[in-house]
Amino acid sequence: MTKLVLYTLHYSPPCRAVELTVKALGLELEQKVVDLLAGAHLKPEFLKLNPQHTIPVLDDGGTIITESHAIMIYLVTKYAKNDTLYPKDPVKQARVNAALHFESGVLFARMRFIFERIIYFGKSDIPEDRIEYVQKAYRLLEDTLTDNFVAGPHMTIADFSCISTISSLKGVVPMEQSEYPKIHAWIERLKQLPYYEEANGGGGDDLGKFVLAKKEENAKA
Ligand SMILES: N[C@@H](CCC(=O)N[C@@H](CS)C(=O)NCC(=O)O)C(=O)O
Repeated sequence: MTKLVLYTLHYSPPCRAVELTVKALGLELEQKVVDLLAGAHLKPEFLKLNPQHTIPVLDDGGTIITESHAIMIYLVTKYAKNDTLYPKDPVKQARVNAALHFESGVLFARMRFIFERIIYFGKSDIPEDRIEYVQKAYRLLEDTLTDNFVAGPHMTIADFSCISTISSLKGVVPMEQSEYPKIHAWIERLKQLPYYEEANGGGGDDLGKFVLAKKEENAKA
């Protein structure tokens, strides 16, 4: 098997989603850190890999795959011993795809709208409507969790994708256990994974803390 290389940053939720997938599959990976704050993703050599200048990017023996959801599907399809993380059955797969798109189009998009305002635009306030949009997203996730995992009774890559964002977002927009008991139970379930802490635990908390610290710093500037 060729060596897998992941262009990544531990702060980044989609990178952590891929790291969870890699660990779940028991794959070895070389990590190349892309320092977004230093603009490493805008350098010509990185733009050659991904003209959309986002991380994560996977290099599998010269085959370049961009975008976390596409990377996770690729890794499971190519390397998994069974299809539980991304089922081949069209109905089950459609449920996973729906949850992946929910992460991309709702959770991550709404998180980004707050986090980038603070990190890149130097703001120290979070407008009420942006907070409400996140709370609505929490409600949608809570109502989606009719089973143990986001796409049914078994853990899939959609759980990795959603937890990577939720674990950072909840540090900035509080998520009360009494209001969202199913989300809290789901988070606890995923935390039991032996590789959770290394792949998502620290990074998830750290990004939330980084955004809050930056918010304070911006307020003083
Ligand atoms: N849908 C993409 C989102 C990737 C993304 O936006 N990554 C951020 C870091 S969390 C990034 O690279 N931002 C730099 C940029 O957009 O220029 C995925 O899941 O891979």
